[in-house]
Amino acid sequence: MKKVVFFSVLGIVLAAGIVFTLFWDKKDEANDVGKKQDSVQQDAKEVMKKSVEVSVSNDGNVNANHLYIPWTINKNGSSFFLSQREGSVIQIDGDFGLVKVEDVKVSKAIFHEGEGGFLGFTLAPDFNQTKMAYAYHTYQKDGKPLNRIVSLKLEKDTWKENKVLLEGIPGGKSNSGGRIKVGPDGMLYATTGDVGKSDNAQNLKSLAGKILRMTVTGAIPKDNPFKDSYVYSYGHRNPQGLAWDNKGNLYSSEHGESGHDEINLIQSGKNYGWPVIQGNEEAKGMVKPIIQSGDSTWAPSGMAFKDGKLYVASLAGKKIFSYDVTSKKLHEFYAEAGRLRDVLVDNNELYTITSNRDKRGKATEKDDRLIHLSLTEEASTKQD
Ligand SMILES: [Ca+2]
Repeated sequence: MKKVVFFSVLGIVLAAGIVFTLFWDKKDEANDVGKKQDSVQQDAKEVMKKSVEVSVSNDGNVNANHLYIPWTINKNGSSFFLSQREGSVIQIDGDFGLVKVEDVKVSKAIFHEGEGGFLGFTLAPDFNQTKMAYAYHTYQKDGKPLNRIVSLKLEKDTWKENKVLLEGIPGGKSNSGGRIKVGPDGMLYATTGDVGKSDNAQNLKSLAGKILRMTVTGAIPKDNPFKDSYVYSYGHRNPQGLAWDNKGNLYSSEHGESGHDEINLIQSGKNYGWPVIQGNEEAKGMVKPIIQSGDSTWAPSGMAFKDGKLYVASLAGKKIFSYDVTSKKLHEFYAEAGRLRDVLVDNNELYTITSNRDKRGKATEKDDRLIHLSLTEEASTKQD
């Protein structure tokens, strides 16, 4: 079945990456990163001793092992670009299985702690010409975590900061949001979490607990719903997924407080309720989700849309579920690899990434993994 198996020797490059990160932290104000960061670094070293292992099947489908807390899957032609939360991009050539580990050099050090780090990463629609991408990452200011959105340009094997689009998005150990994507309208959308302070979500002056919309150079679009504001929608707790259907409707996945995870249809200027309402509760001027998890927990993250269905990666739920937006049927699609952070659909192929090394999962020797699944051969027939 497997045509090629590559073992890429990357230890030296990765070790250099760790040294660089430590140096960068020292140079900035991140001296109090402390023991937690040491343990994260230690785990990174353990994984990085093993090379990224890639297999390419006869029909060109790609699987990879020994990734380290990947967050976003991008695909351009046959090449994959996977962001890793500690601050790197793994590029995999899908024709030959060759692997490159690309450093990320930003002017404010990536702060990888709690749920923060190098999170959303999306290639520019004109990447082939510009070599540009957009990213959402955590950094520190005066010892406090914040998030920022930057554009990056790939030069040789390094993603270099090109422009800071937005800084000072509230950060924290949890509920950091972090998904970033370019919409069909050419605007850049980013999800931000309430960072554990639920009042942020209803405060239109706070950038936390929102879906933000900006131009790809960081300007506020003239048709944003609130004057001089990046806020596109509000009342969110911890949205982590964005996907558009063929008609341009935007959907977002969101973590509830305890259960009550949501999928929302996002419209300009609307209030999605947190912390006033959650799940199926109702209040005037607030929009209910199109579906919510009730008392069970999905912890939904990355999403993709294909043929009338949303495919949603879920962390605590340890599965990909599909939701048919017309028939409103929920279906468990795949549940065999632990915590899942993102999903990408490419024609009839679906790719997902595990997040079993984020300290909340049970990592196997192979973790973290890029996993290929076929949409035409149902991966699971179990009904929810
Ligand atoms: Ca809500």
